[in-house]
Amino acid sequence: MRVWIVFLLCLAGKALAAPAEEEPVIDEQVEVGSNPVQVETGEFDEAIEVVEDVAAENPCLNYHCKKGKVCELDDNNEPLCVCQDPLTCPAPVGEFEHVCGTDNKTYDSSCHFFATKCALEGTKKGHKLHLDYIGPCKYIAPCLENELGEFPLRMRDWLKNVMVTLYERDEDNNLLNEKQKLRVKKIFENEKRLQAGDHSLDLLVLDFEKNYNMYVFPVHWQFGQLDQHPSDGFLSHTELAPLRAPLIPMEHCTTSFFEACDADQDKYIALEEWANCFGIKEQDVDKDLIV
Ligand SMILES: [Ca+2]
Ligand SMILES: [Ca+2]
Repeated sequence: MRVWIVFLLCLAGKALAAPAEEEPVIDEQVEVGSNPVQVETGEFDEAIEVVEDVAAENPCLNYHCKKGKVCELDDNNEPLCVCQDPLTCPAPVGEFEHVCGTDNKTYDSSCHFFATKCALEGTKKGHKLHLDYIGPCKYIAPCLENELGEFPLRMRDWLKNVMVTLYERDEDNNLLNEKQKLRVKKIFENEKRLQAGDHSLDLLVLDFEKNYNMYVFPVHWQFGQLDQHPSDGFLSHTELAPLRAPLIPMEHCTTSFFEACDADQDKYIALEEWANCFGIKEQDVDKDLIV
C-alpha cells in the first residue's frame, strides 16, 4: 500500500525516478501533476510524427521526429527523420535514467533505447521490442494468482485518491476540466469516502462493495488519460507505457495484470476490458464518462 502512496506523491510532484525529459516542449505542455500518468508520456511517444511550420533558415528547426529519430536534411534540403545514433544520446546522469527493454536488456537511457529500437525498424525483433520499465533490468518475482487479485484493489483505490488529490490541488482550474471536477466533487464531498491510507485488502474489498459508485469514474478517467495516441477506445502497449513502466519495478504483478486485462488477447486493451479488470460492471461502462 505504501508503494502506492509513494507512487502518487512521485507522480504528483513530477519527481518520478524517470529519465529527464529531453523535449522541453513536453514540459511546457504539462502542468505539474495536472495529468499524473501522462507526465512522462513524451518518453513513450513512439507513434507520433508531427510536422510543424518549417523554419526558413533551418528546415529541421521545427520538424519533429518521433523518439529514436533525429532530423536531417536530404539532398534537396528537405528535412527527414532518420534513426538516431545511440552514441549521440546524452550520457545518463545516474542509474535512474536506465530503462529495461522487453528484451531484458538494460539501456543507458530511454534515448539509447529508442535509438536502438529505431535501428531495428521493420524487423520482427524491432516490432517486439518495447520499453518495459524504468530503471535497470532486475529480477521481478513471478506474480502469484492471489497477488494478481490484490492488484486491482489497490490500483482502483489509488486512482480514486489521485482524483481527489487533483481536485484538492486544483486551485487554478487547470488540473481537471469542469466536467471532471463536477464528478470528482461528488466523491470528494461524500462523507462515506474511504480516506487515503494504508488499508487492509479486506477493507478495500468492503469499500468497493459499499462505495462502488465512487470507483466508476476514476477507472474511466485513467483510461481516457492514456487513450490519446490515437484516442480510439483502445490502449496500445505504447499508450499504456506511461502507467506501467514506472510501476513494474514496484509492483511485480503489473505485467501479468495488464496481460490478463487484454481478455481477447488482441494486444489492445479496450475500454470494456479495462473496466472489467477493475471490477466495473458491464452496464456501467460508458465512454461518455471519459470527459
Ligand atoms: Ca488508443
Ligand atoms: Ca483486447
